[in-house]
Order: sequence, then C-alpha cells, then structure tokens
Amino acid sequence: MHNGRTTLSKFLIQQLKGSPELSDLAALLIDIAAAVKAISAMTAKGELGDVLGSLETQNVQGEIQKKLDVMSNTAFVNTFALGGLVAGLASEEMDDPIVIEAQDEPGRFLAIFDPLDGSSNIDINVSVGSIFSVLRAPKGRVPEVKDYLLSGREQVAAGYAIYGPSTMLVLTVGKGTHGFTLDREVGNFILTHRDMQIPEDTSEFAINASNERFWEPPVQRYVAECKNGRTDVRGRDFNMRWIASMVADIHRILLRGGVFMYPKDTKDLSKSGRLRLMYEANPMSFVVEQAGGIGSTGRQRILDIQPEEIHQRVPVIIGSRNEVDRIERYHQEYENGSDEQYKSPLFQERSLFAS
Ligand code: AFP
Repeated sequence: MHNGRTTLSKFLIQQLKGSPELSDLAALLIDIAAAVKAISAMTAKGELGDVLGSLETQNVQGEIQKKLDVMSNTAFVNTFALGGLVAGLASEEMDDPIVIEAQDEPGRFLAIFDPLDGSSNIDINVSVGSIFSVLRAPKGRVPEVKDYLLSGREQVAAGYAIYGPSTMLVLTVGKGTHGFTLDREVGNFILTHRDMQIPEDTSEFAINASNERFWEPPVQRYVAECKNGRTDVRGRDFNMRWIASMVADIHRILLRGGVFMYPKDTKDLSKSGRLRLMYEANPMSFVVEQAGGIGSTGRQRILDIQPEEIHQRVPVIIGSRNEVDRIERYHQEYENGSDEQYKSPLFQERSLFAS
C-alpha cells in the first residue's frame, strides 16, 4: 500500500531511540503533526469553511491578522496544552510567550512557531505553511523569556508544514531533513522524501524584486549578474520565482535547489529585515543546513546569531551552498571595499553600457 514506506511515528522512534534525553521529542513532533492535520483541514475548506478574510485585530508585528492566522495559532496552542510535553510556547501571533501548566511532570521543551506563514496568500488560494522550532526547556523552573533566546544551534528539532496540493511535513531532529506526505485516507504522515539534499548549485533565485532600489550593493550585484545571465560573469541564464510564502519557496529550493533572499534593505530602517529569527529564519536554516544548504544573513550564519528578543527580525539569504557562499563573499568584498575592482564586462570603459 505504501511501497514499503514508513510512518512519521515509526521513523521518529527509530531516529531518536539512541537519545533517551529526547525521549518525549517523538511524541511532541507527533502532536505537532496532529495540529498540522487540523490546519490542513481548515485551509482546504477555503470560503466554504468561513476561514478566509481578515479580522479587525493586529498582531505584535502590527500586521492585520487573518482569521486563519488566529485559528491556526489556537490549533497549536490547544495541541501543546493537551500534550503536556512543552513547558512554554511562543508564537508570531502572540505578544509574549505563554507557560503551559505541567500535568504530571513539567514539559521538557519550548515550542516557537509561526502558525500560518504566507497568510497574505490565503484569500487567493496559494500555498501557505506553518513553521516550528523546538528548544530544551529550563529544568526545575517555569520558563522565562530569556529561556527562549537560545541560538539556532540549540534547536533539538525544527520543520515546516506546507498546505499545498498535498500537505507535507518536512522536519529535522539533527539527523538529516526528511519529508512526510499526509495520506488523508488514513490520516497519517508517510515518509516520502528521505534525507533531502539541496543541490549545491542552482539557476533559480527567489526575491521580491520590487524592493531592488532598497537592497545593499552586494545583493544588487548578485541579482544583476543573475538577470544578465549568460552575457555576464555567471555564464548561464537564471530563472526567478517569488511565491511570497517562505515555506513554499524554501520547499521548492529543498527539492530542486535555489536561493531565497529577503535581505536587509533601507525600505524601513527601523527593521533589520522582514523575517523573524526565532520562528522563521532559525527553523528554516536548521532544516536547510541539515539538507546540505546554508542559512545566512549575508554577513553571518543565521544559526550562530545570539537572539535578543523573541520577535526580532533578520536578513535571510538561504539555499544552495555555492550560491549563498557567493553572496556572502560579495558582502565581504563590499565591506572591505574590494568589490570596487568588480565590474561586469558589460560596464567596462569601452563597453556598450559605459555610463
Ligand atoms: P505573511 O505571513 O504576512 O504573508 O508574510 C509572509 C512572509 O513573512 C514570508 O513567508 C514571505 O516570503 C514574505 O513575507 C513575503 O514578503 P513580501 O510580501 O514583502 O514579498
């Protein structure tokens, strides 16, 4: 029936059997899968389920909340509260973390999540997702905000759900990145993408090109070279994609390579990027790096950042190893002024494009 494939539960038990200190982690991830199934059912109803449209409320980011933002957040909160495996949780949709009252013994983990990523796509029926990150909870006391502010390297698990033509759960516990497809007939997640590997090279980049005038020079340089294709230093043509759902763009990159960029820009100097470190950049970087890719701000690896606040934003450049390496090099050359020697042949003095 499933070509010898295995289920999420069986796979996690196998992956974690050598880690007794993570004994509850498999159960926690299965709880997360249950919340994903509930959200998948909600999104699949569309207009018929009265789940579309926005509320009058704003989240801590100052963004108008979609109905499904709040419904998805509630699905995760209820799942975690019932499961008793987390001591506390933080969400894009909640100003502050909340403590989960211990049932028999306190939960060993902290969950941080974006319950519905890409929600601006909900009303136009384009793929959206959920993103989650799992950290160890402090021992012997109720978690405080400082306990969430651990670097991405401290994550014990991370992953995302994508609510597309099929619903998939892609996750890592630090032993590779693996994809599971929801079999709606039996209501179980089946391992369909074992040990995903991102191609090191790509000819596809993802960025919101309408922000070009706000980017820093190294990003402008990289994108210009991609757009110039075979006529410039890259020697081959590139393709561009931008779904405006980070989960959908990253999923494509995991499957066929690419680089996703939401870089630092001067559009809003009060923000050091659009995407949030704790529940977007960190979990996605863990998943991508376990698949052989890189997650960077352009100047440092995302997983090395020491968080300062739950909702802090960072620049994100993530995907195929050789492309992210190149973009990091361009940032270094920009910082040390050595990119002045860089001039595409198109812009040499006697070239057609000489200004
Ligand atoms: P929403 O959840 O508000 O739709 O934002 C989605 C997102 O955080 C990320 O998933 C997208 O890659 C990015 O924003 C899209 O940003 P732009 O709308 O500026 O292109």
